[in-house]
Amino acid sequence: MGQWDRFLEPYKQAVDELKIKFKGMRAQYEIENVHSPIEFVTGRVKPLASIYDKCLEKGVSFEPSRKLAEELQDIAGLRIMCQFVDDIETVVNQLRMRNDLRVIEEKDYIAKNKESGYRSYHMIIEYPVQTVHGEIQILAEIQIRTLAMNFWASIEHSLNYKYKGLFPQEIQLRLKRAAEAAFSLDEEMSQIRDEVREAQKYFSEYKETPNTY
Ligand code: 0O2
Repeated sequence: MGQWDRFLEPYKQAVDELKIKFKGMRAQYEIENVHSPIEFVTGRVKPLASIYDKCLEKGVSFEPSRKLAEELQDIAGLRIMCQFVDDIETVVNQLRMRNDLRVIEEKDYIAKNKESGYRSYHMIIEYPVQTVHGEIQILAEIQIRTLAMNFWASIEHSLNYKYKGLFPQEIQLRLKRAAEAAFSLDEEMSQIRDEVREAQKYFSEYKETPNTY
């Protein structure tokens, strides 16, 4: 087994475990028959080629080391997709309360989006992985976003790959506009949901009123 395989193994384990745990949260909401703030969960270990690029960017030597584990906080990456913007806060609060991980940093790119138009809530966590040599703490990044934010980010990400980060100005502008359109869609959907909730409340109250005729 190569040095990199050995180094990356606990990250793979953490991603697999966290995916199961977050999917479990969704299952619990479903059993309780309440709206799940989690729509779906994905996870990945950063590919070696991306680790290499990040090392160049950050000026860290490309070798499996403690320094690299400290500098690259997203070698283990999880994504939690939500239907509504409000759900993001619910998920963030749930994660803050958990005893099996420790939140060490939060970045709110929803209140203040990135220059590109990117929106998402990021949490850097410390997660204990049990190995045959004992427990080790590893860092993982959890990105929490709506389906619309995810749609925008995945398309921008693939375009970014094609243009190697150097978008023509016209495309950059269009992407920013598309990010705003995605956010308007989120806002519109939240309003529709609130109105549906109000209507449901009204109808359930109305149904409970004894018929006086
Ligand atoms: P990939 O391929 O998704 O792994 P960092 O560079 O991570 O050390 P920084 O800048 O503080 O430091 O990280 P940030 O911006 O909080 O989070 C980086 C990750 O967020 C990225 O990882 C992306 O997944 C996502 N992200 C941030 N900005 C954008 C953006 O403008 N567009 C898209 N599509 N995603 C973004 P990687 O490693 O860059 O890429």
